[in-house]
Amino acid sequence: MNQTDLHQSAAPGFRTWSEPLDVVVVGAGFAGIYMQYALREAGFQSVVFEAGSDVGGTWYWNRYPGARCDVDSLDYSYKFSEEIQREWRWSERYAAQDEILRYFHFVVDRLDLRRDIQLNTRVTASHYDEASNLWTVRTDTGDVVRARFVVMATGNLSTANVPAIPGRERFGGEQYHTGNWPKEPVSFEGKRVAVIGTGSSGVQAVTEISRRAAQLTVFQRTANFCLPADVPTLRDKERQNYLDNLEQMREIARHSQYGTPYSQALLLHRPALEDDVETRNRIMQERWDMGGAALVRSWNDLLTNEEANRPVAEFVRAKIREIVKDPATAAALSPTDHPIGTKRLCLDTGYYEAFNKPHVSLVDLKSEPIEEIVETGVRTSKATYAFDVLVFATGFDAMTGTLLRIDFQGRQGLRLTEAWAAGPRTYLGVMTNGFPNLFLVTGPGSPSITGCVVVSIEQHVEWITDCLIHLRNNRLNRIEPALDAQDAWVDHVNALAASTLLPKANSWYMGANIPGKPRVFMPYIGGIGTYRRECNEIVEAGYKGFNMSAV
Ligand code: NA7
Repeated sequence: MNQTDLHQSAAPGFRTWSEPLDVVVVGAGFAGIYMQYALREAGFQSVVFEAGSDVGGTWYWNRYPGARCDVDSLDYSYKFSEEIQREWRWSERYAAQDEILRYFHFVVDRLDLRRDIQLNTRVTASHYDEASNLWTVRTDTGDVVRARFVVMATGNLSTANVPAIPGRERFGGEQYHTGNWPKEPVSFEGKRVAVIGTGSSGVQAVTEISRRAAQLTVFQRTANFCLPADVPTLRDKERQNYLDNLEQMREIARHSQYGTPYSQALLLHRPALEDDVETRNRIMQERWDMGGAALVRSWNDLLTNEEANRPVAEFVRAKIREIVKDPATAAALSPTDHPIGTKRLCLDTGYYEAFNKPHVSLVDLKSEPIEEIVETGVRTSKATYAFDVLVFATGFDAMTGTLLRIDFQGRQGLRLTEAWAAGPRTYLGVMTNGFPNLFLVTGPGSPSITGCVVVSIEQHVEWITDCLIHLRNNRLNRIEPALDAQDAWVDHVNALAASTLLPKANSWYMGANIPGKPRVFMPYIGGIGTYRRECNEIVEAGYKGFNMSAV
């Protein structure tokens, strides 16, 4: 490719490069790091822009107290490199945020990737020029870089949702968002703390903050199902067993429903009501005791049949009543408005128990909505609560938020915000019509966060790399999905979702947590293994549904 200008980066210490580049990668989390490595190995010229001051993506930003992965560490790690998998030693079954960040440092050093990653640099715009077949990428540090391809590795949960509650700017104390937590330590000792939001982040933060704060008030809009996480230290024997069967473990993960061998082994290949009540109760108790998501990785109709789902949801509600001593609090904490598994499940390490502490209380926003934030705290329809610290655990503008905040302009100036006005439209979740040479890692329309996302990321990175090599080998430099192929894919993704109970919940999968966002079930729910097969078939059929050309 044409090497013309020498680009001098705004960031000190970062290397310069010749333009136009083959690829600009955006984001240095799990996706961007592997993408950059794969591109370098394949001989492409590429750089990574990362908004944070360090690598790690979601694990860089989400450093709130109690932040922890809820997928087994041995599965939630790169599988593309045997050396990395053998050399790194996870200490716990579900790794805490700081350990995952150390893992990132280990990986980028081991692969010598730091010189290719420009930190503290947020991509603000990316415009495609048809005549030159190049993207011009702009950043908030003043970089203007032309590249043949752009790969968005910006994650599914990377734009924090700060609700527009009136008066937030008037609050006189400290305020934080779990998805944008400061690097400096935050002290809760002796303080009155509010946590707003009870998704995975809220559940983890509440559990940890309840151990430190003088007073903790939890503002809950929707009760969530939480299952016990059980976080044992990983023993050498377990680690060794995994390593001894590494190739087999990888293969199971890649072709499984949820991307982990553990989940795959737990699946019961029969409908729930085929078992009698006694058998079901025994299985549910065993799986509750196992910890993790075992309870819902069970009968094959849990997410398609409300009759099958109801007893499992009731089993968890009974557990909440058993754990939480105050019956009114237990009732408020018990989800009744969605089937279990249709919103992202939370794994907890003492969340329900925290409400038995005298200094922890729950405010149910269904009966007492927040009206405003005042200088001293939070005013609901019934009372004013005073706080020193407000923690927003209010989630993300998931899956599309980060992409739509960048000024993307494709063919004929088409804006991504226009193309996706009624919800995201992609082919395979990897490209979108009207935006040639723009790739999305785990974009909407792919399994992404419906299973172990690292497995989905690796599949996309490898798919994209193979596609770029295919173009290069065939002297092609332009690829775009055909509109009819994309329409058929969107219909397929929607039909899969409609055959399940998942669209019944007001979840972030549906865009329901963001006021005004189109209600569309965004991920592909057919399973990681099935999706992989479908992607492979499309490649084997000569990249069916993609238009490729030389410009
Ligand atoms: P989630 O799962 O989206 O949870 C956000 C929580 O904040 C949830 O309880 C929301 O209630 C609540 N929320 C959102 N907006 C408001 C307002 N305006 N007022 C009160 N409460 C509000 O985000 P997390 O960060 O916990 O987890 C995201 C993912 O990270 C998780 O699924 C894992 O994959 C890891 P709602 O349920 O919308 O009624």
